[in-house]
Amino acid sequence: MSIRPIIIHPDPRLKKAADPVTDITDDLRRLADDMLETMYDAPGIGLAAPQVGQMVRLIVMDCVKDEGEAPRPMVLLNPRVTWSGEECSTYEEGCLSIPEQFAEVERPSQVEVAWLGLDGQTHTERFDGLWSTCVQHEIDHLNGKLFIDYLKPLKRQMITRKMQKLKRERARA
Ligand code: K2U
Ligand code: ZN
Repeated sequence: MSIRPIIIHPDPRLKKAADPVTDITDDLRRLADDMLETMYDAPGIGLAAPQVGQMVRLIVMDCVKDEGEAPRPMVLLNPRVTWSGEECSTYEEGCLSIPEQFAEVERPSQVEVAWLGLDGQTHTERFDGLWSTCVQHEIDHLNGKLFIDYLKPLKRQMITRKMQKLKRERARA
């Protein structure tokens, strides 16, 4: 298991659509393990493969927040929303590829998602609350969409400029 570097916006790999998973290989299992380790280390509650430079439709999540509760690491291959509720909720989102920037994003409060598990089985689950926000945020990553794409152009440009400055400073360090 290893922690992989997380790509920072702007980067073309964060704007491209990722390719469907066709075979469940040992490399894919290792990628899923590394993504979970990278996510917990960040810390975060979700991570999509393009964020570590792998253009495959693989996301990991664990939105269990209470210390007392058992963690629930999830690995979703080729996830897709099969149903969205009418009701919407707003959450102040962040992103591990856009560090220290937060903004309100409105999304359906509940979604039903179907995916291929590492067990080779098809799974379907209805998500609500933070799980719903997170799974939609991660599936957006697989389609090259970032939470800042929901913001007004000026706000998006401001955040992009801050990230360009951050990357210049990190390159000098
Ligand atoms: O995809 C990512 O960058 C991981 C995000 C997922 C996420 C963003 C907004 C709302 C829900 C999930 C990271 O987990 S951002 C860090 C974070 C941690 C706790 C709660 C919200 C965001
Ligand atoms: Zn993100």
